[in-house]
Amino acid sequence: MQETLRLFIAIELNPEIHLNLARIAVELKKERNDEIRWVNPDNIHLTLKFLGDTPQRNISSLSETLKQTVFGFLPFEIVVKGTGCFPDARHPRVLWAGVNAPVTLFELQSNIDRALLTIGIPKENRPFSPHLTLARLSDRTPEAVNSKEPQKAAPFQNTVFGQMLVERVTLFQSTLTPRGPIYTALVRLPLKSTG
Ligand code: 2AM
Repeated sequence: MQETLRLFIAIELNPEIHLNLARIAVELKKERNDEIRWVNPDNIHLTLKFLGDTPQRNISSLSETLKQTVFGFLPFEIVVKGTGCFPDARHPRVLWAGVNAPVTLFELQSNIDRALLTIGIPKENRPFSPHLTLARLSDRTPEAVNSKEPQKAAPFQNTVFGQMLVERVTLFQSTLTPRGPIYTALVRLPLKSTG
């Protein structure tokens, strides 16, 4: 049988952002709700592309393509600010922190998507909407329970959780375990250095 790895491409966050997101998770978790799956704050990242199960033998061409694409971009700033829900606050499925970013982030994501198509990885059909997933809510939960989370998060709607210079993109392996996913950085690909 062919060995596959579950992969995704993401931007790692700095310690300040991790710490601030961990703090609001503590606040929001005060009333415990088992139907909400909180992301371990150390695992929070900005996903650029989810690849899913990928044959292990494709990883070197994938890394090479990614390396060349990412190196075409200069570092840029992002600001992590505010909270919100997908698809909307009345039917929350994902609770997220927002990412304010220049057009460069969108170009980086679409160039990665396009470059990976050349090595047979299908393009994303959904428009890219940069966000950091804080929690996932179950669709089995009564709406009255789910709708509490966005309300609790509302005071953080304009909170700045931090900012950082994006200087690299990371190819991650995700290993699913009963205690939650374990993310392992396989390769870190630098943007073009200005120094
Ligand atoms: P999200 O934060 O936007 O939900 C690793 O699993 C990352 O890949 C997740 O953080 C998730 O991003 C993203 N992802 C996208 N599609 C996915 C899918 N079908 N299954 C699991 N993760 C997916």
